Amino acid sequence: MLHIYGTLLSSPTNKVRYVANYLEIPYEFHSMNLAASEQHKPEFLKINPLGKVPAINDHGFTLAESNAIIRYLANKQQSPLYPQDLQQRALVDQWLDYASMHIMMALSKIAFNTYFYKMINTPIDERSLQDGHKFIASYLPHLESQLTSTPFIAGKTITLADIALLAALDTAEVCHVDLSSFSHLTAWRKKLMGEKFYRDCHESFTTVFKKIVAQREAKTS
Ligand SMILES: N[C@@H](CCC(=O)N[C@@H](CS)C(=O)NCC(=O)O)C(=O)O
Repeated sequence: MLHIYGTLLSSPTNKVRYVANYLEIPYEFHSMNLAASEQHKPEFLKINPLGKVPAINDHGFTLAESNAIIRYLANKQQSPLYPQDLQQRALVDQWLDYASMHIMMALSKIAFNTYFYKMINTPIDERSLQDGHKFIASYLPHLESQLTSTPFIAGKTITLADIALLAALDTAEVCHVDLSSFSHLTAWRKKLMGEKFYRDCHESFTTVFKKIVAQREAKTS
């Protein structure tokens, strides 16, 4: 059995859950309480010595880093989500990096300064918050432009890059980033959010996020 360690509020964790669902790999999900530092406890460090989620244990093989995990799972299933063709695969890698290094990074700056820093009593960094908004505004048009010319982000068919991007964009609403002026991006996202691999996790990330954050705020007030 595949074991996935993570938290429902983590976009990298949800990326791994979406891919495992898409590939129809049965798994057990282990919810980690990051606020209680469970990721630094010795039993978890045996799975991921880097002390971060997501991580997996696949029949004794342990692995961290969400992009490495989803590549591993797709390779294991020999899935077209990660194409064999050299150039197709390189394009998927390009968008995987773009989704992590730019989209997820920009939205993380906003999410941390709007929600997470408060939970761990860390001061808000206004500059980082502004950077997050500035960066995401400059990156979104590139996604729209690509999705105007191809139905999926790396070409004609769905790949790991679409699922990674979908997970990266999950926090858009809670970060008050309006995607509605990007019609191709919005239609692409709506279609993928309606698919079983997403619905098997949640109806919408926003609803789960708001519920968990409200519960945590109620506990600390
Ligand atoms: N590049 C990593 C990011 C992992 C990461 O930053 N995970 C966060 C949760 S989203 C975490 O474990 N934070 C807890 C900590 O750093 O102590 C990936 O894609 O898996």
